[in-house]
Amino acid sequence: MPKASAIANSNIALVKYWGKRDRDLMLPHNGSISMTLDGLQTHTTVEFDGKYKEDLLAINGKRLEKGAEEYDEYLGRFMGKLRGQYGIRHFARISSENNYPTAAGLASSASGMAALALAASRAAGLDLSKKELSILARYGSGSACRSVEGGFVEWKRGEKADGSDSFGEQLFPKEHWPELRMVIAVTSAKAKKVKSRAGMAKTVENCPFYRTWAYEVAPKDIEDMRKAIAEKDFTLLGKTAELNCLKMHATALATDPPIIYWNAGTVEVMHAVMDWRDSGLECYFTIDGGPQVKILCLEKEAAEIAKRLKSFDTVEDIIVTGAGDGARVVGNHLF
Ligand code: 2P0
Repeated sequence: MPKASAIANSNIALVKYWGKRDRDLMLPHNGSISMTLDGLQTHTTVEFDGKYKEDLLAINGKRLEKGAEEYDEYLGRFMGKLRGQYGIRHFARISSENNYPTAAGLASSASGMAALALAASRAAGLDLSKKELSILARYGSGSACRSVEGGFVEWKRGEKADGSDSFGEQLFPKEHWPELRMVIAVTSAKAKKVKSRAGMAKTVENCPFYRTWAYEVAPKDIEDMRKAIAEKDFTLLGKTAELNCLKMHATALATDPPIIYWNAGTVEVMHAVMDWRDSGLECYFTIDGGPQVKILCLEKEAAEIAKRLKSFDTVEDIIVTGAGDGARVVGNHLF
């Protein structure tokens, strides 16, 4: 059968997804809003063929075997859903390359599973709608359903038990706000100890104020964020994103046993961002399930922020990005 390849960009949530109401269908307790990032991407090639006796997976040239978490928990679940839903009989060879650190809080599962959903569906001869693709990507990783689309994307919580109303929809394309920037301070490129999937599951179980987060905080922040993006109100966007991130981390910190994704560099950069803002350089931070700090700013401030970050011993790398495109099919195959 023919191969197919796709590229998908990572996305960073401005209002975070944290916690599932259905772990099998990957349905969230709360909706989220993200920006698909320009340039941080996964390129994936898939081939289904009767000659394969099991699914073969390589990420960044490294073969992953059954028993590895990425194989069982991520790929296995995804392929099981894909085969079940679309009646595919064959196993597949899958090769995937990330052009940025994997599993370190830069949403590699989002770009990875969105690229896989598009490449695998095309390799199987399917031509899915954006909605169908987003739902398929969601089975692989929740945040991946937002990387199918470019620009600014909302993943609605949905109400239906079958998850058919829980997928990523574009609010605005990237051209809506070309001046918006994200300056990423990489404070450790090592894979994190507690993956988001495990961290959020523990939080749902053991954080005493989880429901306040999911059913009071997030819905209000979603409304503010929609308005901030629609009106290109940077102050409202930054304030809402920063506080939403802190409220998400507050739930993780207050979980038993506690989940702390920050390192010393993370906290140092958080304080610096607040100090810079107080002195007139308008910027805000957001942090995901890892130690990297993503600083939101406008284009005119991005170079100055990147320059200041260079003087931090704790910052290993700096990536400047903005809103990018959604997942797309490409002609160049990895094997
Ligand atoms: C987000 N994160 O909205 C939130 C904020 C991390 C912090 O989605 O279990 O890899 O695969 O659905 O999507 C990261 O968690 O978790 C994430 P699964 P995922 O971007």
